[in-house]
Amino acid sequence: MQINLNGVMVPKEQAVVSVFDHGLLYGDGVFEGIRIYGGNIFKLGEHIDRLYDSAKAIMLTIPISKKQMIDEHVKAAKANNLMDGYIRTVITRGVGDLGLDPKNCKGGTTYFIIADKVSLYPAEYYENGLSITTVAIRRNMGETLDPRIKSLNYLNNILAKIEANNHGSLEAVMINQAGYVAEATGDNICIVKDGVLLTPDRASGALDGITRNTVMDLAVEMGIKTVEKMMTRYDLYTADECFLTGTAAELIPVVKVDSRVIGDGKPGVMMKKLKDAYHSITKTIGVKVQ
Ligand code: PXG
Repeated sequence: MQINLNGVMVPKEQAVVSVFDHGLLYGDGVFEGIRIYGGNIFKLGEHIDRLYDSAKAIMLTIPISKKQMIDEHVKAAKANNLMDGYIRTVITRGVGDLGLDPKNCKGGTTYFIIADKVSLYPAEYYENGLSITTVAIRRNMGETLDPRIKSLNYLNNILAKIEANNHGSLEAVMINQAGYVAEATGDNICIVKDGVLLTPDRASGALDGITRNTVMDLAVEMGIKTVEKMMTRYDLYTADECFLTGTAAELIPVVKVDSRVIGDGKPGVMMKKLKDAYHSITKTIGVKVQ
């Protein structure tokens, strides 16, 4: 396997970064998770836009243009003959010294792009649905670390995941300080109620998910009414359908929230339609590797 490290393709074993890199020392950096379907890097432009927005929010200057960054992604996929899989892009503040001041990172940013396979939730959960649990840890507040920044500091989400695991659940429902539903640890949450597709608004503490937005757009095209609003756990418990969306997980049904059975306890009909629609576009919208 070859890794794109600062624009140079190097063998996996040689793709190493300094222990003085502030991405490692302080979680000072941003990342993206992208999928490639049949040689098409799905919605690469949107991922690159989000990457640059995350970087801007933390005042990290990416040394190459968006167009060059797109080319670097294509290069990484091509070098590994990756037609179906997953691309992980990481940009850090770079090498500094032991002191968190970003001014110490004089050598500029470090970036790397890994093009590899992705591991999903086991297939049975796609067929039968997930059971998810609300956790005590709250989603980061926008005033401390805006959840729309896809930063290298994922401890908030990791702590939520640990708590869910401790409860025997594969995934957590994260709520914000005000008690409204934000998202899962690496996925957005959607519900269906009376034929309407609903998802928490971004201000509730959700990542501006590309899968979420794609699904909402597809729903509109299919004539389904969509609403973004503040949602409580009550909305989840009383939903007809519930599912998670994310680049890695795609669309995955949820059949239980905090031990409440959702709808008839089976993956929802609307979710299945949206999932089919989603898979019908994954090979067309994006940037082709060849
Ligand atoms: N919320 C959070 C906190 C995320 O990190 C999503 C929602 C879904 O967003 P997209 O744009 O992917 O629809 C994410 C994305 C991983 C992994 O390795 C995580 C994500 C994406 C890909 C891989 O766990 N998170």
